[in-house]
Amino acid sequence: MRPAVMGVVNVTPDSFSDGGRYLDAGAAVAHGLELVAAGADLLDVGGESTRPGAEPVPEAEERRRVLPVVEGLAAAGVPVSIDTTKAAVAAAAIEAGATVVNDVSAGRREPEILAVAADAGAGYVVMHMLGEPRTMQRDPRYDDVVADVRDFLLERLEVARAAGIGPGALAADPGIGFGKTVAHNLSLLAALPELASHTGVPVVVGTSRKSFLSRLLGGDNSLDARDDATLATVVWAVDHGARVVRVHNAGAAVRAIRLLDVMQGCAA
Ligand code: PMM
Repeated sequence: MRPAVMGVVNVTPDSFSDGGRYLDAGAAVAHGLELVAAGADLLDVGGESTRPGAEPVPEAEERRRVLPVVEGLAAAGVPVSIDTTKAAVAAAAIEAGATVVNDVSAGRREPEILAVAADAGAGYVVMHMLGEPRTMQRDPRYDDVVADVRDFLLERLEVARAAGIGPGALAADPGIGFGKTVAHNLSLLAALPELASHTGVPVVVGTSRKSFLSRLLGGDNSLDARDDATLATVVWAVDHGARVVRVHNAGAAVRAIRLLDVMQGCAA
Protein backbone atom coordinates (compact mmCIF):
# COMPACT_ATOMS: atom_id res chain seq x y z
CA MET A 1 0.00 0.00 0.00
CA ARG A 2 1.27 3.47 -0.85
CA PRO A 3 2.43 5.31 2.27
CA ALA A 4 0.33 8.24 3.37
CA VAL A 5 1.58 11.81 3.39
CA MET A 6 0.36 13.80 6.39
CA GLY A 7 0.60 17.53 5.71
CA VAL A 8 1.34 19.85 8.64
CA VAL A 9 -0.92 22.81 9.37
CA ASN A 10 0.41 24.60 12.43
CA VAL A 11 -1.93 27.28 13.74
CA THR A 12 0.69 28.61 16.16
CA PRO A 13 2.72 31.78 16.55
CA ASP A 14 5.95 29.94 17.33
CA SER A 15 6.51 26.68 15.41
CA PHE A 16 9.94 26.71 13.83
CA SER A 17 9.24 26.89 10.12
CA ASP A 18 5.67 28.06 9.83
CA GLY A 19 4.99 29.75 13.17
CA GLY A 20 2.72 32.76 12.77
CA ARG A 21 2.06 32.24 9.08
CA TYR A 22 -1.29 30.54 9.44
CA LEU A 23 -2.69 32.00 12.66
CA ASP A 24 -5.63 33.33 10.68
CA ALA A 25 -8.10 30.46 10.15
CA GLY A 26 -8.77 31.38 6.53
CA ALA A 27 -5.05 31.38 5.73
CA ALA A 28 -4.59 28.06 7.52
CA VAL A 29 -7.45 26.43 5.61
CA ALA A 30 -6.16 27.81 2.31
CA HIS A 31 -2.69 26.48 3.11
CA GLY A 32 -4.16 23.07 4.01
CA LEU A 33 -6.03 22.92 0.72
CA GLU A 34 -2.77 23.71 -1.10
CA LEU A 35 -1.11 20.78 0.68
CA VAL A 36 -3.98 18.51 -0.40
CA ALA A 37 -3.75 19.78 -3.98
CA ALA A 38 -0.04 18.92 -3.80
CA GLY A 39 -0.94 15.35 -2.83
CA ALA A 40 -1.27 15.21 0.97
CA ASP A 41 -3.57 12.38 2.06
CA LEU A 42 -4.51 13.94 5.39
CA LEU A 43 -3.71 17.11 7.33
CA ASP A 44 -2.44 17.37 10.89
CA VAL A 45 -3.82 20.53 12.51
CA GLY A 46 -2.06 21.74 15.66
CA GLY A 47 -2.55 24.76 17.90
CA GLU A 48 0.15 24.16 20.50
CA SER A 49 3.78 24.28 19.43
CA THR A 50 5.82 21.31 20.58
CA ARG A 51 9.18 22.72 19.52
CA PRO A 52 11.90 22.39 22.18
CA GLY A 53 11.42 24.99 24.92
CA ALA A 54 7.79 25.74 24.03
CA GLU A 55 5.41 26.65 26.84
CA PRO A 56 1.96 25.01 27.10
CA VAL A 57 -1.02 26.83 25.56
CA PRO A 58 -4.25 27.28 27.56
CA GLU A 59 -7.08 25.06 26.40
CA ALA A 60 -9.41 27.92 25.38
CA GLU A 61 -6.70 29.44 23.20
CA GLU A 62 -5.87 26.11 21.58
CA ARG A 63 -9.55 25.52 20.78
CA ARG A 64 -9.86 29.01 19.36
CA ARG A 65 -6.92 28.39 17.04
CA VAL A 66 -7.71 24.93 15.74
CA LEU A 67 -11.48 24.48 15.64
CA PRO A 68 -12.31 26.81 12.71
CA VAL A 69 -9.44 25.28 10.76
CA VAL A 70 -10.53 21.69 11.42
CA GLU A 71 -14.09 22.64 10.55
CA GLY A 72 -13.10 24.39 7.32
CA LEU A 73 -10.90 21.53 6.14
CA ALA A 74 -13.35 18.79 7.12
CA ALA A 75 -16.16 20.66 5.34
CA ALA A 76 -14.00 20.58 2.21
CA GLY A 77 -13.80 16.78 2.54
CA VAL A 78 -10.21 16.62 3.78
CA PRO A 79 -9.27 13.91 6.32
CA VAL A 80 -7.99 15.77 9.40
CA SER A 81 -5.95 14.69 12.39
CA ILE A 82 -5.84 16.89 15.46
CA ASP A 83 -2.38 17.35 16.99
CA THR A 84 -3.19 17.81 20.66
CA THR A 85 -2.52 16.37 24.10
CA LYS A 86 -5.77 17.74 25.58
CA ALA A 87 -8.88 15.58 25.83
CA ALA A 88 -11.33 18.48 25.48
CA VAL A 89 -9.55 19.84 22.41
CA ALA A 90 -9.55 16.37 20.86
CA ALA A 91 -13.28 15.98 21.58
CA ALA A 92 -14.13 19.37 20.12
CA ALA A 93 -11.96 18.73 17.06
CA ILE A 94 -13.67 15.40 16.46
CA GLU A 95 -17.01 17.19 16.74
CA ALA A 96 -15.70 19.63 14.12
CA GLY A 97 -14.80 16.77 11.78
CA ALA A 98 -11.35 15.41 12.73
CA THR A 99 -11.04 11.63 12.44
CA VAL A 100 -7.59 11.04 13.96
CA VAL A 101 -6.07 12.15 17.27
CA ASN A 102 -2.31 12.71 17.09
CA ASP A 103 -1.19 12.84 20.72
CA VAL A 104 2.51 13.54 21.27
CA SER A 105 2.06 12.67 24.96
CA ALA A 106 0.66 9.22 24.11
CA GLY A 107 -2.12 9.67 26.64
CA ARG A 108 0.17 10.56 29.55
CA ARG A 109 -0.76 14.23 29.82
CA GLU A 110 -4.54 13.73 29.95
CA PRO A 111 -5.43 10.02 30.04
CA GLU A 112 -9.10 10.88 29.25
CA ILE A 113 -8.00 11.61 25.68
CA LEU A 114 -7.89 7.85 25.11
CA ALA A 115 -11.58 7.47 25.95
CA VAL A 116 -12.38 10.42 23.68
CA ALA A 117 -10.69 8.70 20.73
CA ALA A 118 -12.20 5.32 21.64
CA ASP A 119 -15.77 6.64 21.97
CA ALA A 120 -15.55 8.45 18.64
CA GLY A 121 -13.97 5.49 16.84
CA ALA A 122 -11.19 7.88 15.83
CA GLY A 123 -7.67 6.91 14.82
CA TYR A 124 -5.02 7.46 17.51
CA VAL A 125 -1.29 8.09 17.08
CA VAL A 126 0.90 7.13 20.03
CA MET A 127 4.18 9.09 19.97
CA HIS A 128 7.31 8.74 22.09
CA MET A 129 8.63 11.81 23.88
CA LEU A 130 11.22 11.95 26.67
CA GLY A 131 10.03 14.54 29.20
CA GLU A 132 8.02 17.48 27.92
CA PRO A 133 8.63 20.09 25.20
CA ARG A 134 9.82 22.74 27.69
CA THR A 135 12.75 20.60 28.84
CA MET A 136 13.08 17.61 26.51
CA GLN A 137 16.25 18.67 24.70
CA ARG A 138 18.24 19.19 27.92
CA ASP A 139 20.72 16.33 27.78
CA PRO A 140 18.42 13.44 26.78
CA ARG A 141 19.76 10.01 27.80
CA TYR A 142 18.70 6.42 27.22
CA ASP A 143 20.08 3.00 28.13
CA ASP A 144 19.34 1.84 24.60
CA VAL A 145 17.29 4.35 22.63
CA VAL A 146 15.73 1.83 20.24
CA ALA A 147 14.75 -0.64 22.98
CA ASP A 148 13.49 2.14 25.26
CA VAL A 149 11.34 3.73 22.54
CA ARG A 150 10.06 0.35 21.34
CA ASP A 151 9.07 -0.72 24.87
CA PHE A 152 7.42 2.64 25.54
CA LEU A 153 5.38 2.39 22.32
CA LEU A 154 4.33 -1.18 23.12
CA GLU A 155 3.24 -0.15 26.61
CA ARG A 156 1.27 2.89 25.43
CA LEU A 157 -0.36 0.90 22.60
CA GLU A 158 -1.50 -1.59 25.22
CA VAL A 159 -2.94 1.22 27.36
CA ALA A 160 -4.72 2.63 24.29
CA ARG A 161 -6.18 -0.80 23.48
CA ALA A 162 -7.30 -1.23 27.07
CA ALA A 163 -9.09 2.13 26.79
CA GLY A 164 -11.09 0.71 23.89
CA ILE A 165 -9.25 2.03 20.83
CA GLY A 166 -9.54 -0.65 18.14
CA PRO A 167 -6.34 -2.27 16.81
CA GLY A 168 -7.02 -0.96 13.30
CA ALA A 169 -7.23 2.59 14.64
CA LEU A 170 -3.74 2.73 16.16
CA ALA A 171 -0.42 4.00 14.85
CA ALA A 172 2.96 4.47 16.53
CA ASP A 173 5.61 7.18 16.13
CA PRO A 174 9.17 7.17 17.52
CA GLY A 175 8.95 10.95 18.03
CA ILE A 176 11.96 12.17 16.10
CA GLY A 177 13.40 15.23 17.89
CA PHE A 178 11.35 14.80 21.06
CA GLY A 179 14.01 14.42 23.74
CA LYS A 180 16.63 13.01 21.38
CA THR A 181 20.15 13.83 20.28
CA VAL A 182 21.16 13.66 16.61
CA ALA A 183 22.56 10.17 17.27
CA HIS A 184 19.31 9.04 18.94
CA ASN A 185 17.30 10.25 15.93
CA LEU A 186 19.59 8.42 13.52
CA SER A 187 19.43 5.20 15.54
CA LEU A 188 15.63 5.34 15.51
CA LEU A 189 15.49 5.99 11.77
CA ALA A 190 17.76 2.98 11.25
CA ALA A 191 15.50 0.87 13.48
CA LEU A 192 12.21 1.63 11.72
CA PRO A 193 11.81 -1.94 10.38
CA GLU A 194 12.19 -3.27 13.94
CA LEU A 195 9.73 -0.72 15.32
CA ALA A 196 7.22 -1.60 12.60
CA SER A 197 7.49 -5.34 13.17
CA HIS A 198 7.43 -5.17 16.98
CA THR A 199 4.52 -2.76 17.28
CA GLY A 200 2.46 -4.39 14.52
CA VAL A 201 0.77 -1.07 13.75
CA PRO A 202 1.50 1.52 11.04
CA VAL A 203 4.56 3.61 11.92
CA VAL A 204 4.37 7.39 11.56
CA VAL A 205 7.60 9.37 11.11
CA GLY A 206 7.98 13.13 11.46
CA THR A 207 11.40 14.45 10.51
CA SER A 208 10.23 17.46 8.55
CA ARG A 209 12.47 20.53 8.95
CA LYS A 210 13.70 19.39 12.36
CA SER A 211 16.88 20.88 13.74
CA PHE A 212 18.91 17.64 13.75
CA LEU A 213 18.84 17.85 9.95
CA SER A 214 20.63 21.19 9.87
CA ARG A 215 23.17 19.89 12.40
CA LEU A 216 23.87 16.95 10.08
CA LEU A 217 24.41 19.45 7.26
CA GLY A 218 27.12 21.24 9.20
CA GLY A 219 24.83 23.83 10.75
CA ASP A 220 23.08 25.03 7.60
CA ASN A 221 19.84 26.25 9.14
CA SER A 222 18.18 27.51 5.96
CA LEU A 223 14.72 26.30 5.03
CA ASP A 224 16.09 24.98 1.73
CA ALA A 225 18.65 22.85 3.55
CA ARG A 226 16.07 21.51 5.97
CA ASP A 227 13.63 20.75 3.15
CA ASP A 228 16.27 18.95 1.09
CA ALA A 229 17.36 16.93 4.10
CA THR A 230 13.74 16.18 4.95
CA LEU A 231 13.29 14.54 1.56
CA ALA A 232 16.26 12.24 2.13
CA THR A 233 14.76 11.13 5.45
CA VAL A 234 11.29 10.71 3.93
CA VAL A 235 12.67 8.36 1.29
CA TRP A 236 14.69 6.52 3.93
CA ALA A 237 11.71 6.22 6.28
CA VAL A 238 9.35 4.90 3.62
CA ASP A 239 11.98 2.48 2.33
CA HIS A 240 12.37 1.22 5.93
CA GLY A 241 8.70 0.61 6.57
CA ALA A 242 7.12 3.92 7.61
CA ARG A 243 3.47 4.02 6.55
CA VAL A 244 2.85 7.69 7.25
CA VAL A 245 5.25 10.63 6.88
CA ARG A 246 4.42 13.95 8.52
CA VAL A 247 5.75 16.80 6.36
CA HIS A 248 5.42 20.53 5.74
CA ASN A 249 6.17 20.30 2.00
CA ALA A 250 3.68 17.70 0.78
CA GLY A 251 4.35 18.03 -2.95
CA ALA A 252 8.04 17.26 -2.63
CA ALA A 253 7.38 14.26 -0.38
CA VAL A 254 4.73 12.88 -2.74
CA ARG A 255 7.12 13.15 -5.71
CA ALA A 256 10.00 11.55 -3.82
CA ILE A 257 7.81 8.67 -2.65
CA ARG A 258 6.49 8.15 -6.18
CA LEU A 259 10.03 7.92 -7.48
CA LEU A 260 11.03 5.51 -4.71
CA ASP A 261 8.05 3.35 -5.65
CA VAL A 262 9.22 3.18 -9.26
CA MET A 263 12.76 2.30 -8.19
CA GLN A 264 11.54 -0.38 -5.79
CA GLY A 265 9.50 -1.85 -8.65
CA CYS A 266 12.63 -2.06 -10.80
CA ALA A 267 14.64 -3.66 -8.02
CA ALA A 268 12.00 -6.29 -7.27
N1 PMM B 1 6.38 16.57 15.36
C1 PMM B 1 5.89 17.78 15.70
C2 PMM B 1 4.54 17.92 16.08
N2 PMM B 1 3.72 16.84 16.10
N3 PMM B 1 3.37 14.55 15.76
C3 PMM B 1 3.85 13.34 15.43
N4 PMM B 1 3.03 12.26 15.46
N5 PMM B 1 5.15 13.15 15.06
C4 PMM B 1 6.04 14.18 15.01
O1 PMM B 1 7.21 13.95 14.69
C5 PMM B 1 5.56 15.49 15.37
C6 PMM B 1 4.20 15.62 15.74
C7 PMM B 1 6.78 18.97 15.70
O2 PMM B 1 7.00 19.48 14.44
P1 PMM B 1 6.45 20.92 13.92
O3 PMM B 1 6.58 21.90 15.08
O4 PMM B 1 7.34 21.26 12.80
O5 PMM B 1 5.03 20.71 13.52
